[in-house]
Amino acid sequence: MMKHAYLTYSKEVLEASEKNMPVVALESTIISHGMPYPQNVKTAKEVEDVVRKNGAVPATIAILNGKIKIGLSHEELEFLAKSNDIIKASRRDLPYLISQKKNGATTVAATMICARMAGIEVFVTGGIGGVHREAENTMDISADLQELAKTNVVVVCAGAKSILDLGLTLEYLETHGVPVIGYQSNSLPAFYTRTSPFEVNVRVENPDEAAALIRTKWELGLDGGLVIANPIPEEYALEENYIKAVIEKALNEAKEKHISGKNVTPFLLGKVKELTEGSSLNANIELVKNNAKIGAQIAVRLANQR
Ligand code: PSU
Ligand code: MN
Repeated sequence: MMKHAYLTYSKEVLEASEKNMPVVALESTIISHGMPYPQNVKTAKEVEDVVRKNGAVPATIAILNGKIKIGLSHEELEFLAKSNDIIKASRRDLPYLISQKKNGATTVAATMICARMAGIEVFVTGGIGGVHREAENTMDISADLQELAKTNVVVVCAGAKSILDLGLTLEYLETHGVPVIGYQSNSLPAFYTRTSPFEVNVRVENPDEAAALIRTKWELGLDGGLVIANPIPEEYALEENYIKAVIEKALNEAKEKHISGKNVTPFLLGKVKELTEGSSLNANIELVKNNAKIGAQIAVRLANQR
């Protein structure tokens, strides 16, 4: 693994790198801010196990006492899951959290940064941030998209929730040269549903094709990330009109309450959870596990290509 004064590795990750085993990064915002306790810590552990079962080593990433932790112990996962003063950490928050020795749960953007510092190429999560609806007025565009524009990490996700403007999100990614790759899918998945009205740029059928595309991008000197959009398994997908109505309601409430800045996404995610009375939680858990499986398989193929 790459040495860096700010980085601390778990024993499992260090041993993996000595054996040249592929490592898969996992984010911690999903634990601290994305799911309720205790489902969050249970899911975090299960997702790590799915990565292991598929031949790679999991590295959940967070900021603890100002250190970037690459790979967390069960106690550390428990702490992130239970404590309610963990700061949501995106790119702009890292210098503050690290210099002031604080605790932070890393978003997609921050996890990509830390993974890159550690030399990890594959990162698995649920959904990415994106261009928010009415961004033409608010300019609310997730830092995740800028990170994808410049940081060489592949993000395996189930697309993005339609709390966002998925069309504008795709336009933004296109402008910045970020391939959005449908995994056995022509459509951009919308997290809870397998499809959206938007098409992906390219489709791959298996981990080998994905790995070849990723490696080719970087060998061409085209820096930046890629999105592997992997639809939620059919049996766990939610009914489209149902989730659409829920999201509309959440968006209206955010507007009424004048929610802004970094609170927008957590507010909307919390509302969706509340309005679905937890029926969305199971979908969320299953899609992350499904992403972990595909992400680990891609990491294995990427390691073999080296
Ligand atoms: N979307 C989800 N679940 C999540 C997030 C987004 O469906 O947990 C989290 C991720 O950590 C993502 C972050 O990186 O929210 C984006 O926040 P913002 O829009 O403030 O950049
Ligand atoms: Mn935002």
